[in-house]
Amino acid sequence: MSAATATAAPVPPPVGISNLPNQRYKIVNEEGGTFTVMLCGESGLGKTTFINTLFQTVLKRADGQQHRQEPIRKTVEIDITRALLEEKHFELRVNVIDTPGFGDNVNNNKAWQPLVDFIDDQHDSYMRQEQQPYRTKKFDLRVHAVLYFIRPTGHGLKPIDIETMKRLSTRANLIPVIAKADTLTVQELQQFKSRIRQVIEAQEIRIFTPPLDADSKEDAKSGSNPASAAVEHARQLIEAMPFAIVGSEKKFDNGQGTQVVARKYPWGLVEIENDSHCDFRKLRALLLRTYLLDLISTTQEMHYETYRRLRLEGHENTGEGNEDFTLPAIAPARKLSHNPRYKEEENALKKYFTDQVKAEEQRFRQWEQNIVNERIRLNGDLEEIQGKVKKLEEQVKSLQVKKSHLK
Ligand SMILES: Nc1nc2c(ncn2[C@@H]2O[C@H](COP(=O)(O)OP(=O)(O)OP(=O)(O)O)[C@@H](O)[C@H]2O)c(=O)[nH]1
Ligand SMILES: [Mg+2]
Repeated sequence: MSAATATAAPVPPPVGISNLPNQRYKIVNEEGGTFTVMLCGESGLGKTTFINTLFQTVLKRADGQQHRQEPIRKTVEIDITRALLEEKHFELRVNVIDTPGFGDNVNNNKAWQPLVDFIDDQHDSYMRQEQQPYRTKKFDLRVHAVLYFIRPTGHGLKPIDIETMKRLSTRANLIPVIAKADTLTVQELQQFKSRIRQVIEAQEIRIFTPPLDADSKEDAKSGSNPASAAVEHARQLIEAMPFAIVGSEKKFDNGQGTQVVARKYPWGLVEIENDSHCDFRKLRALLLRTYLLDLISTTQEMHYETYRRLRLEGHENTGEGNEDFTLPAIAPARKLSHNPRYKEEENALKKYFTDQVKAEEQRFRQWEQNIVNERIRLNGDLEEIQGKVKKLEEQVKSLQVKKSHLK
């Protein structure tokens, strides 16, 4: 035994602070959690079907078909469904805010207002409850994630989509998704995704992206850090955005004797849980597994705090598109285009747009030429008819002269 070890002070017995994480775990486990998700997008895009697919039960009955027979709704409805999920004794209270009627009207000017008002109202209500003397049990319906369903047109985003997403993204964690992705081919889907990503960046819409820790990037490449898997997962999720979604409430045999949730077509099955068919699994992982806590904490620390600060500083939210209350972006939006592959896509898209514009101009010129030709033809016809009228008038005149002679 060396002298150094012989004289070393005896190690004190552990106080027990290392047990703190276990205590925290116990408290969290007993408290459970609350998660509020809002679904936005035009009627019939599969919002209700998606939520039923996500929770693997009929949480809400799809009434899309019934709606279409009703007269068009004048206002956006806010429809709240509550559910309790339990896994390994952990309870998650889920609130689903459905918004049927969005974008149904001919004039969709400010269609986003009820959605934005709902989010602001929840922040407002929470803030008021915090100011009360007894504030132990708070009613909390602050929205942790907004899923914005984009119609799978393959072309691009409509102005109403851009306007709505812009406003939602300053107030809550916005996650755009491509609805009914099974209606697009793989190639169409890739192009559509790139186009949407471009618009999101150009318009500076701040969508929720999983945190990519800058310090861990190098480790991720070498694969030496345990965090590297998480970073890689985040990167994969970011690359897949906006997620292509397919929803179904039915199960089918996949040909190998397994029942899978899918949509059935004459040519085969679109399997919901198959990563090569759609991004459903990625979105579910983001929402309910990997980034649930991130969604909840960014809502508290970023969106709610911004709202609270602005209100306490005296900004008024008078609704009706009051631009005074447009919330500023606190943190710069995480870039979607960190991947050099997108540069190629960007160039390809620019070329595509230029070609499209050229083709449209050509079509317009041709159309103009056709109109000119048509005018020339009609003028010719008119002259011919006028000539005939003149001849007939002369004939009438000569007949009248003859008639007067006969008298
Ligand atoms: N092809 C295809 N059809 C889908 C998908 N998801 C839902 N549908 C169908 O689309 C129709 C409308 O679905 P809903 O879930 O009621 O749509 P919604 O967005 O809730 O509609 P509203 O409640 O009217 O706003 C139903 O017939 C669904 O079966 C999908 O991923 N792909
Ligand atoms: Mg619905």
